[in-house]
Amino acid sequence: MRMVFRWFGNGNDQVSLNHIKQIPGVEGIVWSLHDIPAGEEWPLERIEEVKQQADEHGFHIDVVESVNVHEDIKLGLPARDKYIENYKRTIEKLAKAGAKVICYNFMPVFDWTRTELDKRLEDGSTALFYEKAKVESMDPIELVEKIAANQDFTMPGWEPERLKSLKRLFTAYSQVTTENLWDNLQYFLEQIIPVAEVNDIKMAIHPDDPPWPIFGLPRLITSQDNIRRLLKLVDSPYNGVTLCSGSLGANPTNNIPDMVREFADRIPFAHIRNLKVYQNGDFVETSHRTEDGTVDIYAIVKAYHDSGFAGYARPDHGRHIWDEKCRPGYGLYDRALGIMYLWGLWDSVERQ
Ligand code: CS2
Ligand code: MN
Repeated sequence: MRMVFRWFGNGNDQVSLNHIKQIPGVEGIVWSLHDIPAGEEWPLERIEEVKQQADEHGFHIDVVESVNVHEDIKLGLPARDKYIENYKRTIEKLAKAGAKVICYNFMPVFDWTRTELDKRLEDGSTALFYEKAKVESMDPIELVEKIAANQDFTMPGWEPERLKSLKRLFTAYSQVTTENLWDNLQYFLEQIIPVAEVNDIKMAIHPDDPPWPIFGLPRLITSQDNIRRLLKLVDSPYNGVTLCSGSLGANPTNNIPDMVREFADRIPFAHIRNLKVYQNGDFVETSHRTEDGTVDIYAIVKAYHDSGFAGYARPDHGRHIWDEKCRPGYGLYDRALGIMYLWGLWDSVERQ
């Protein structure tokens, strides 16, 4: 297990590389060029700038999260070919700078969705929360605007330009069925994976969060069966998955340790975190500890270990603790605690 830590970049993250350096066992940063709109080709100089910053702290930049997929690709519109060409050029440049894994997602319109970004937990910390009834009853545009308005940070997946075009996107997606979306994903992968292969970069799709359709939009990467289907769309080791226990774990019928064992050689990147799912379908993000949530983190880490997992892993999200002012889900402290829990599990399984 090669531990990495998400970093949003100089001036865009309250966490510094100096601080990340002090978390035991972190070897690289998980990064992106967050200001470049989906669909555009990434400039090599910008990639090299991040590489240089990472180098100065002894970190690698092997894992990119994300290179976002333009909505026209997901919608299957004619303009997709242009955006796919740009995506290929970005893969080539990332390879030149030494990147090894690209995490991306194929969720229509929204990336992850929550109804509250600072839900108070019993211990006084706050965390991301999803209230099912609210999502099912509220107008998506109203909900999203309300949440984004209360934020100091631009959150990935919730960029202002994306929010501005919500109405247009909803109309466009009203024509797209789940099967259409699978076809559009296949079209994308058939073009991208050969380029990834030549450049030795593994593509790793992130599961949908939450793992079910919301606001009437189709969603694909939600279950073990669907991940199996995804891997067969293009049957190459370069077509892989970012197995996110937090996203998949919101549906308690998902057996994540089983997925780890089945897909082990197609998981270049693991997101490992816990959450608590309630009877009514609401869920809240918790500490990483198995006992604190409904996802069996011990069993997941053991499954990775048993499978000889040598890929990258990150603690994904954390709670906001010790009065830290931070990006929602991306404080330093709880993610660092999460890493120590993951290492503790890993080391003890290793010694057994
Ligand atoms: C998620 C996503 O894992 C996460 O933190 O909240 O924002 C994820 O980065 C994207 O879906 C990957 O494309
Ligand atoms: Mn994740």
